[in-house]
Amino acid sequence: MTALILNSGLGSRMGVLTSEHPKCMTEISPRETILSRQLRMLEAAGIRRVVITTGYYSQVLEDYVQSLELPLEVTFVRNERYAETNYIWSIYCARALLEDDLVLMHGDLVFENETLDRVLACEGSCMTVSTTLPLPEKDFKAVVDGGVVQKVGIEFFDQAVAAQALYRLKKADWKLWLDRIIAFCESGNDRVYAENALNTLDGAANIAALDVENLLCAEIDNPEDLAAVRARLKEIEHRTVYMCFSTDIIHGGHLALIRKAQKLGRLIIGVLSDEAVASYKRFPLVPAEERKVMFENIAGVWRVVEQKTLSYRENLTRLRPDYVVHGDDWCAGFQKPIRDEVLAVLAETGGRLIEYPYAADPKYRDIQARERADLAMPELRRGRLRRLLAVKGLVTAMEAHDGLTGLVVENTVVHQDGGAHQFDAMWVSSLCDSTAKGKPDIELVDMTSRFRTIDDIMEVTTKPIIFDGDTGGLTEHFVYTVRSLERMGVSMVIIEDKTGLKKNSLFGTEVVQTQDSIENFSAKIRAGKNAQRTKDFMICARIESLILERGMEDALARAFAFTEAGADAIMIHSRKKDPAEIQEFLERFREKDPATPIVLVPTSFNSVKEEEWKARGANIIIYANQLIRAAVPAIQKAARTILENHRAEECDSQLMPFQEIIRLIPS
Ligand code: SPV
Ligand code: MG
Repeated sequence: MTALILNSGLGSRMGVLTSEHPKCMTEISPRETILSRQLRMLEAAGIRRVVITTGYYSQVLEDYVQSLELPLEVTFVRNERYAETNYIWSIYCARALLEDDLVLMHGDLVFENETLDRVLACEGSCMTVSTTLPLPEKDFKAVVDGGVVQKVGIEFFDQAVAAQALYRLKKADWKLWLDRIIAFCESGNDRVYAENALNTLDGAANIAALDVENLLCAEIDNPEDLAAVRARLKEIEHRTVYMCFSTDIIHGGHLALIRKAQKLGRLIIGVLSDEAVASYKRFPLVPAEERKVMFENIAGVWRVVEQKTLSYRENLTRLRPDYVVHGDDWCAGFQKPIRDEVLAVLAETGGRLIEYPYAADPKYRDIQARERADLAMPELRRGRLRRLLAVKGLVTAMEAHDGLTGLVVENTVVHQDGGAHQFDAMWVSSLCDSTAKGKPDIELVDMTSRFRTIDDIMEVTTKPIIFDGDTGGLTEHFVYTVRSLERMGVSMVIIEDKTGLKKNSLFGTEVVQTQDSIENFSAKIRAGKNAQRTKDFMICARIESLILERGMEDALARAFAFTEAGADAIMIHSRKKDPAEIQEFLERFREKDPATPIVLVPTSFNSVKEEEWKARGANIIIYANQLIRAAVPAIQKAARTILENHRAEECDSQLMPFQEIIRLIPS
């Protein structure tokens, strides 16, 4: 597409303002002239070829355009007869350069980005009009019929609307008009507007009237016009635009959206907090503080703020932006309630939502897939539990005992109240790992096999892993376990203060179980902490005093001793339905130690919600066995149904459809 800017005229109504240069060089803001603004906007819109007709002070104008050093291919066409002709003759002089689709504008026209965007977005040919502005006395008006411009001139008042000489012209339509211009000029009719030639076509050029309503699109004829335009531009410059980003990698798609948003005003970027990002997609690779710096360093970003929640309400009410910009991918799906709220808030604050088509470019999807793959790498996965604890205060973990349950924990999301809930981490339980292998939970499944389970889970997931290390075994063995787990990218091992043949805690005192001494167990923790190589890895001491009915004082004494020995976290366990003893432990432990994370496994005491545990000072909630307990009755039922019916048909309704199971795992 070529842009044609008509700049031959004298601009005599501008008085002294045009005594030394053509009108288009009049300053409209501290940094811009009419022409520099037009050229920059055309360049930003992706137009490279520009034809400028000149006449009055042509050399000054040409030198000026060169001095702007814009990446444009500008051709100047001099109208030597500028004093005696109108711009119809300038177009005639330039005709050989105008065979392409065209954006045609007068050189004294000032418009805002959205005006130009709308013009360029027109499918066919168009001319800008305004149905909201009053009909001007002396300036252009357009007679419109059925949305198509029939006549343009200053003399039409009936069925006319205010019009501006900003056109987008398709090649074929423009050819019709240009032929008439040529005919006019070659018959000596060169002192009229080019629109006089257009009017002879009676609408056949098929130029749609594009109503830009109150958007800025105004010509500057005299000092009053100039003052009004300057005031409008100031107001436009002070407009603010808000966009929120959760990404930690900025790719071309994001930059393209940012460029569009910048055209609307001063761009404020909201960087979604780590907690909010983690709550609805995956844990960010780059922390919010660093993401803020990334955006601050993008040219043209005016301010960067944090957006603490998925909801925009707080930031929109505080910042009151004129526009919010977003991709149109949130019109449906789980983000819809967030969008609805944005619309409601903007209705209160008087702002507007602008949505651009979402570009699901495979190139960008690949980048996202690579980001995900990075999250699975041991170095990145291991430290994420500590970061989640710091960011969220309370972390939830669900048991996984193989790749399939790992995928369920990784991918299950519940959208609720405009938010998204998912598990933060995975628990590789000794009970479930043993049960899945048909073995009792007595440290019979050896470490090699347990590591194999971790590996299966890790291969298909990215969330941090908490490993149930049973008693940790002999201290001499435990140090190797720590290093292996750390190397694999596991985030935390929990070891329980029992010794000898370990049985599952939920048996309580029904079976013989021996608690280790504080001294021995502290030594094991110390040895483990000395063995680890990174700062990320965590060793959690699990206290069995309440399970073994040794009392609260014993539990607390152990908790403080094990923390002293270097434990990064304390797990307190109970097999009572009543949460009272856990609540008491939390209260008394927190009186002395506000910081060490506390881990709970509320299998028996399951009535308390996560929010309440958080308020009471707990930090990790482990759902230790629910997935395997859900699976066993379901598979038993299917097995029984087949046995009862001597065929599988009756059991089909209990099953996941065959088509779904073969597609469950992406290949
Ligand atoms: C496990 O899941 O293996 C545990 C928790 O250790 S519990 O079964 O409650 O002892
Ligand atoms: Mg266990």
